[in-house]
Amino acid sequence: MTEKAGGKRALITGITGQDGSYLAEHLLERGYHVAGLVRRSSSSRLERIEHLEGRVQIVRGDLHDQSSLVRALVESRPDEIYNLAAQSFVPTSFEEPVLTAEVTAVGVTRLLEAMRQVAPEARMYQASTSEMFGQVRETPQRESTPFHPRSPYGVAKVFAHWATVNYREAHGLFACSGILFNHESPRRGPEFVTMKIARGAARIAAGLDTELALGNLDARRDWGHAADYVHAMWLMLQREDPRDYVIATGETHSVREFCEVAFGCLGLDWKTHVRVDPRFLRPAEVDQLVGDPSRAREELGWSPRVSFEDLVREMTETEARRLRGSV
Ligand code: NAP
Ligand code: F7E
Repeated sequence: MTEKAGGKRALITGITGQDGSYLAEHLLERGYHVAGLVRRSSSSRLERIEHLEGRVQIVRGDLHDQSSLVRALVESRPDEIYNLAAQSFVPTSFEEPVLTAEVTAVGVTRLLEAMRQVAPEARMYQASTSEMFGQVRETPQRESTPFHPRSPYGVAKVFAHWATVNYREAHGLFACSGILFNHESPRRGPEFVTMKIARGAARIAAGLDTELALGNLDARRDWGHAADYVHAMWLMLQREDPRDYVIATGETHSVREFCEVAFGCLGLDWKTHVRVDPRFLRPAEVDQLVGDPSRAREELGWSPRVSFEDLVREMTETEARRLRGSV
């Protein structure tokens, strides 16, 4: 598979998010013209892509608004569309289930419909998720594992996943989904558990806090690195036919283990500092996830490069450096 794709054009929705920023870098390195859909806000949300200023075309639009999506496609003329925009935080989906459905579910139908009307030759990637497996029916989870989502977020993503399959089957669009397991990085949002732990440990090491309140320490996730995972998204759109893939490391670790490694790399014992606060427990939990990425390995030649320990260390050490003002 060629590593350079000079002259191609891509539109990324969710470019201001964790994955959007890594994907923009990835595509720019491959010679793409990159456009990013950005919604209006009262203050700038461009922090994660500030370093790419002048290299990406910003197009205004919102997954709530059909005409803005049509306009964004007409303006950016993409060969490839990466739909990463979503209300992506699971606890918020319990508090704002209708908004989550509007953006994370119906928003995808709006984008597919816009694509069908004005960019039917483009290829589209949909950001599906391991949260669709929820209360898992088999372990490890693979492409054929049935879905049983446990949150309004998971439910919305199942809708979006099947909408993508349906536009592929009914209208012949090149549209496919990556079923990505949790992936993290120093650019992860602050409320997700990995960044909460990395930042919390760094603040305690710096003497700014003494304790960190978390929810379910027994939850297990298959955690990879976002930079590895955006490469898989790109590979999926280089195939001849659209197909859905599980993207995962195949390893599972508990929140407790994440604490152990993060606090440990700053010379701290997590047990002295972490307390469980019931406010962070969820109405319905996804107890454990672990993916089987065999299809991606065999058909895309994809495999993860960053280990669990290196990921935790990178996030925690970056947070410690940020506090010292050296990042
Ligand atoms: P993220 O950091 O939360 O970014 C979400 C992006 O969506 C942001 O750019 C946000 O814009 C944008 N957005 C939200 N509502 C929008 C709307 N109404 N219209 C247009 N844009 C909107 O998420 P991420 O971690 O990068 O994840 C990327 C995608 O992969 C998401 O769809 C997520 O659900 C999915 N996913 C993530 C993981 C993971 O572990 N990270 C795993 C599987 C799937 P603002 O900056 O303006 O808020
Ligand atoms: O929680 C437990 C929590 O919020 C992970 C999103 O990117 O990945 C992400 O969803 C686990 C859960 O991620 C706290 O109960 C314990 O079991 O970091 P999280 P998530 O819910 O897995 C999937 C694949 C996505 O698609 C989503 O968009 O950690 N946990 N204590 C906690 N979680 C949080 N947030 N905060 C805690 O204090």
